[in-house]
Amino acid sequence: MALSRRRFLREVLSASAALYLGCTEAEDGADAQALEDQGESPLDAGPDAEVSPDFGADFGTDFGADLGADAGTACADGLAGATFEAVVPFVGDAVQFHTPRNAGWDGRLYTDLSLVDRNRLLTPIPEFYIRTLFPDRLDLAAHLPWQIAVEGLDAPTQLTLDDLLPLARPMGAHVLECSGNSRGAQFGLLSATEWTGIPLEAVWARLGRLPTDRVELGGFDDHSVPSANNHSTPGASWIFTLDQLRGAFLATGMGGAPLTLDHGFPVRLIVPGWYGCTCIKWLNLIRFVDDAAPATSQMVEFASRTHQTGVPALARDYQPAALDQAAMPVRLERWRRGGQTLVRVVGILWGGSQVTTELSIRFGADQPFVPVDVCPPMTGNALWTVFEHVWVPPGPGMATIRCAVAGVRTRRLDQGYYDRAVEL
Ligand SMILES: Nc1nc2c(c(=O)[nH]1)N[C@H]1C(S)=C(S)[C@@H](COP(=O)(O)O)O[C@H]1N2
Ligand SMILES: [Mo]
Repeated sequence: MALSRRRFLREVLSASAALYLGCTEAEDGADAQALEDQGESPLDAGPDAEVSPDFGADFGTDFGADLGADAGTACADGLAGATFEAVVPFVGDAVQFHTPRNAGWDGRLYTDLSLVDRNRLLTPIPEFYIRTLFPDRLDLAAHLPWQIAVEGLDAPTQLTLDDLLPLARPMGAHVLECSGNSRGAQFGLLSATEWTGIPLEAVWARLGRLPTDRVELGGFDDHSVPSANNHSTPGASWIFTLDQLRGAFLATGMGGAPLTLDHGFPVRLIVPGWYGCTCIKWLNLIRFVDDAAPATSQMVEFASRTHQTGVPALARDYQPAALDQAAMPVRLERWRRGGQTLVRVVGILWGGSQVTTELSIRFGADQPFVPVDVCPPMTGNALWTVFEHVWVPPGPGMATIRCAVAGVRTRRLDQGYYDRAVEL
């Protein structure tokens, strides 16, 4: 890292943190003062630090801390009178969570999704997954004030991030999932937080008349350590139509703090509902391209993981890299009631673009799918929805759990991609 996190705060962030967070002028001084008092940035928060201590307060009311007692929503308590015994691991659980490993493009941090619950919907930032660590070749001190090159206009131009920061505002809670999320990562390349950012529409407005309706967004992507076995190719950029970018934003803050270095400080792209590989970190390029533009190396690298047919040569032939509706269990608990074993299945529904009530689950390929009463019901696609289901296992043995959602596209679910096995 070019700057230690601590120095980074002192020299770069403290004066402008409020701007990254989309705060008003009046709050600016107070926030800077608060940071000064702490003597540390939220960026300094280690794994033990409490991050976003009030996310529960923000979300608890909406989603109901105590389901039974929530007057607004009567959700059945399938565990009434039962006693909790133990959390049951999924077969093959082996990953160490919340610890960065490897270097550069291969740098990873896995989120422990078993900690997701109705009252813990957002991922604390030290637990938020990382795919590619902060590039050691990015000398931030030499790149501030941060510039974004704009190409393809009549004359090349530079946008200075500082000039855009007053346009930053809260953009809501969104999940981010790596298209390479997998069982090997215990599906821990999936997290959710509240973002602050600059709507791309506002950036376009700054640029005036746009030359084309297709744009490449790129970021710094140079590391001294090459990716093992060429697993990840250099070059981070994606080509979108302007239409596909409606709702997308240049994120400057996450979880109520400026972006961390590893998550793309000072600015990264977030395309709600699209895979993480399109959400370019350390964003430094906006390039308007024409309809014949070739696909970028990043689009080629991620073609199979973003549901493309083959590897299209031209950017215009790529399907949107959008997450289909998905669902999976994230925590299994063994309970006991009157000599009977019950399994409380806590799961998440995420991705997709429609609100659905059509979730079902099965416990073995030879078993039928049974409906899941998602309660409180799903209200949107931006953030995951937590569901609960009580399963009465037929006896000891192994079971493969799969979810299904009827009526919408669920390619990964159909392939068994998110199947999770349990042994009782
Ligand atoms: N510059 C750059 N941006 C990048 C990447 C990268 O390697 N370099 N990886 C992408 C991938 S594959 C994912 S899944 C997301 C991960 O974002 P996160 O590390 O903040 O979770 O960043 C994306 N943006
Ligand atoms: Mo990814």
